[in-house]
Amino acid sequence: TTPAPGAVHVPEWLPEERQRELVEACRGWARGPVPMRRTELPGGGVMSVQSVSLGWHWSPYRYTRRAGDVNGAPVAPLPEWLVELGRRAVADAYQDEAAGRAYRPDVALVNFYGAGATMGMHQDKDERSDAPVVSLSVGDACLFRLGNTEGRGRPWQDLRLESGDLLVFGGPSRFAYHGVPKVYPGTAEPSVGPATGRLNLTLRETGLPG
Ligand code: MD3
Ligand code: FE
Repeated sequence: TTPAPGAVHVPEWLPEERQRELVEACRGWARGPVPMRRTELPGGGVMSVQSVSLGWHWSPYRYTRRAGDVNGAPVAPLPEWLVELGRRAVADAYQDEAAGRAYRPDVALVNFYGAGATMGMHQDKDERSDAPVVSLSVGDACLFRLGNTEGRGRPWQDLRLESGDLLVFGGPSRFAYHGVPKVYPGTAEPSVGPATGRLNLTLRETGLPG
């Protein structure tokens, strides 16, 4: 389905077996070299979501090769199989093999939503590229809010994202405000995991050199 121009939602895109593999991979990345942690914001706040990134380190609001907030630890590389998964996601979502081949993500952000975690309405504008963002959800379902490009307020559309769902945001939706107002605890398929909570993995092109 197409909730907005350039935005494509493909329910149940990732087979359960691949979801399980993604949870296992996230467990590994969460251990380090940059551990999964709540990012501290420059204003003094702390995000309720826990995050770790691959390829580049996201620290608000820029990308670096080392984690300044974690003793300068070098970030783990973005594995080639994730790059390929992102290219397949773009090709499938847009039904356009050339769009998939053109997509070269160089960073993955892994977000974990534990009990009560939410993400406020924001734009992703730290990338110097208008290439699509690919989002994969695993675990508990959530309420995802896709807003407009003008501000945090209405109009917006509410979507329920389930484990295995793919969302691709390109074109006019790439710089839309969006957020996750709620996670529905206990809605995950127990065999997939995580035991509780929601994982979201986004792939992006930073537009930064090598
Ligand atoms: C729409 N993550 O990491 S993914 C983020 O579920 C982020 O963890 C949310 O927003 C999450 O920045 C939402 C879906 C998503 C990601 C990027 C977008 C939607 C987007 C960029 C532009 C428009
Ligand atoms: Fe975002």
